[in-house]
Formats: sequence, C-alpha cells, structure tokens
Amino acid sequence: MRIGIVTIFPDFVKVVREYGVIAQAVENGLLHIDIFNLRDFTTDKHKVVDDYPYGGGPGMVMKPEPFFRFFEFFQSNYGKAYVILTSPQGRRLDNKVAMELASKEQIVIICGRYEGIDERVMKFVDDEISIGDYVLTGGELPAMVIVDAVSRFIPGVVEEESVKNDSFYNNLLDHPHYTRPREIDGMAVPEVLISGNHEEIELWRRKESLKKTMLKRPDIFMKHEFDELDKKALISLFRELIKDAR
Ligand code: 4FV
Repeated sequence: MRIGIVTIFPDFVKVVREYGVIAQAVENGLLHIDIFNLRDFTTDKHKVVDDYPYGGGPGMVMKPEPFFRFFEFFQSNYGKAYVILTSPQGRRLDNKVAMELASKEQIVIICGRYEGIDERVMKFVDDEISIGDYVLTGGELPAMVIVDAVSRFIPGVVEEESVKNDSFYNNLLDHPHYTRPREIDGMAVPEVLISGNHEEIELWRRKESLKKTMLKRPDIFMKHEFDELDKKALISLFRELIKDAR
C-alpha cells in the first residue's frame, strides 16, 4: 500500500514512519509512506501557500494553485489515488472506515492549516475524514492517526490474531491484559489466566469484554452480533450475578 501525505510541515509528519510497527512495515516493504512538502509546489520565491479570505474574516486560507500543481505532479508520477482531506467536516474515522481505507491501493492525505483550504481543491478530494468534534491547528495529526489506524489492517503489519482481538473489531471492547509479576501492591493476576485452561481463559476474556462494553459503550454493544461464546459468557455472568445477589 502507498500512502502520500501533503503538508507544509513534512518534518512533523515523517515521524509516523520512523517508529514501531509502522517503521517495521515500511522496512518490510508492506507500506510506502511518501511525504510531500506543499511549498515545493509553489512558484514564488517566498513559497507562499496561504492568502487572505475572500469576503473578509479572521485568519488565512490555503491557496489552490500549489494543490493543483501537486495533483498534476502526483498523477503523472504515481497515478490514481484515493484522496482524503482531514477536516472537522469529514465523516468520523472509526475501525470500519480504517479497514475500508486499508483496502485501497494508494491513498493521498492532504493536511489543512490556517482556517482551511480553498474550496476549489475539493475537485481532487474523494473523501473528508474527521478524527473528532474538536478543531486542531492542522490536519497533520489526523493524517498520522489515519496512517496508524489503517496500517494495522495491512496484512503482515500486525499479527492477524491481534487485530481480531482489537476493541471494536467485533463491536466489543478489549478484555483486560496482565503480565508478570503475578502480584503487585496486593493485586494478583486472575487465577484463570495462569490456569493453562485455554477454554476457560477464552470464556473469561469474552465475559470481561462483554461486561466492559455493556458498561462503557452500550452503543457499540447494541451492534455486537452474538456467537456461541457470547451466550456461554452471558450465562456465566448471569449466574455470578445471581450468586452474588443471594
Ligand atoms: C480536524 C479534525 C481538524 C481544521 C482547520 C485543521 C483543522 C485546520 N481534521 N479531524 N478534527 N482540522 O480539526 O480532522 O486547518
């Protein structure tokens, strides 16, 4: 998969491909992340990318010409891409959207700054994505969030099992995790996790996921499709509740 990022702060964005799982994926050739400096697509000596808003008002607007030059360059050098603008007006990024984007051959993410981008650049944009209902100083952090979330769905980047156990993967929040030491500050690791009984461990983890999702994200719980393990887990949870209530 190829991901292109267009920004006026390339040094800020490039760290996304220099650490952890994503750096490994780039190393293994599973993912190419190209970063383009929008100022390289200006023609004036001051490399100006912003200008005053028509109609007045606060702040500055990003000029269309550098983006038009960038897309001319990109199409002739890299071909067609699925173009994403990160903005508060976009559809909300979630696991389903991340999985959908991971199926694309090539995506380009353009990062806004200032008050926004000249509306005529939207002729190149296939999708607007927001990471949340708050206003950031720039689209770079959302672009990096998208790269991180999407890369996990590229086969070979993370263990498939890990993705399957992800929160939200099956509309359930993740179960608690424990590692050594067996006890700290009087808090012990749940016995079942050191029992070696994988059926019991799987049931315990599903019960914990169901409990947490019902309590913290009933909205997601409502979308969860129940399987055999869920039914067993709910019966066991209910029995515990009844026993505790007695
Ligand atoms: C944003 C968000 C976001 C708006 C103006 C960049 C800023 C500035 N992008 N999800 N929330 N973008 O706040 O994606 O240009």
